[in-house]
Amino acid sequence: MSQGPLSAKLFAAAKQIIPGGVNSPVRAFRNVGGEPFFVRRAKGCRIWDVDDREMIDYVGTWGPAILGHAPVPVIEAIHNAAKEGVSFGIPNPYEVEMARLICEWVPSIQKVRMVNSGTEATMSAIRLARGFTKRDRIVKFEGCYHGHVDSLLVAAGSGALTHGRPDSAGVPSAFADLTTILPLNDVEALESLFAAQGGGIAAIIVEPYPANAGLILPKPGFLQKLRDITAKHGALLIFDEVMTGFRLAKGGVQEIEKITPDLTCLGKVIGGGLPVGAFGGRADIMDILAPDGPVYQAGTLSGNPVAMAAGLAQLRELQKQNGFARLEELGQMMETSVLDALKATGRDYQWYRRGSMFCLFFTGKPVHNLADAKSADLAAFRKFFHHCLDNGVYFAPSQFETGFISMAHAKEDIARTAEVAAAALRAL
Ligand code: KE4
Repeated sequence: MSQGPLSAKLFAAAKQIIPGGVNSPVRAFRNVGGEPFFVRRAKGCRIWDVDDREMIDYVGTWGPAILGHAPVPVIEAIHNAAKEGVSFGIPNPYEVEMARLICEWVPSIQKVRMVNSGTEATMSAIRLARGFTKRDRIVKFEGCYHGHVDSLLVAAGSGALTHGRPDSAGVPSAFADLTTILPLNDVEALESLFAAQGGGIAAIIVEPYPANAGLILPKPGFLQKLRDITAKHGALLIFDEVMTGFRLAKGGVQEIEKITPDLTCLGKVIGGGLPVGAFGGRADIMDILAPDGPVYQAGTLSGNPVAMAAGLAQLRELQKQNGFARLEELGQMMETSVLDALKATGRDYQWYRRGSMFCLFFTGKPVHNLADAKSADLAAFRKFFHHCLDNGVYFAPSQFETGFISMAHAKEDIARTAEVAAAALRAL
């Protein structure tokens, strides 16, 4: 579906006054070619562009729309909260309710601080880890994306990877020098790093199920290895669950894998679509944050009442609908149809899924790290993406992203998607 006339007009105007015409690079369709459409409205699992073309949406605003778009409980909560005032800069009851829910759902979080994005959550967690350990070095993994934090924009995933510039300009080498990058799933590299520099490492930060280079799952035992080696060397383990938190299980990947990190970063689902992030963990670590301790962190809109109300409504509705079980069912439906389509078309592409998160790598090679992911045939992916878009199915506009199923996707939507995807695979 080439861009509609109204989208084209809007994009031409946007490019004059917004860098690249977008407020976030991955929206610019650079990995798939063509130009983005503009959305007029979204409801359930569907979106409509300004040229009134309807699509089944598997981006779900990059994760937050776990109930689907504009779910009634969330809209009502926003309306009721907003009527009482949209921001105070003074503590409000919703903040305590949200903190209580997070600590209950994610037991490793004994104390939590709200922020306004996933980036703020990881940036604050890194500073906190350095302040707590009095060490400077941070370890991350190739292809993992933790937001556009200076010290983490090295070998990053998501939009940085999509644009082939995983190391951003503007990051002083002094910052990047304090970040060590390891290949995912490489225990040997991990062990030799800690043997050489363990005493100077403040923390490992990891997406426990890396989903910003496509979905690349940890090999069995890898997460436990991270837990053991950080504990042994007095470094902290930070789980960046901005994408997986409240998406894959009530307690996130740490519940599924039974691993207890020292700190956890959250975002996306937690805000019901409004700008919310959070970081939390062991009370002894969180207690050194200002105003009690020496690590400064702050935010005008942190704990915003309307955003808190939206997030609380979303999380409570998800629990009420037994959401994680339903999302698993829908994920299995999607999986069966994709695997059938691959078999029918003789494609040896690599399919990965956990719950409602999925990725199809256009490569015949199993994907265990960024190098494997980069072996994908981007031309084939591009063709597949546009074929699906032209037939009303919107997948993430990059091979290096993950797809999301929501509670609003019905069996019929999954069936229609399978039909379109099979035809797109046949047409390659
Ligand atoms: P935000 O600052 O974009 O709210 O969160 C940053 C972030 C941190 N950690 C993880 C694991 C993340 O996935 C993200 C953001 N994810 C991307 C999608 N892959 C955001 C999309 C975008 O940049 O527009």
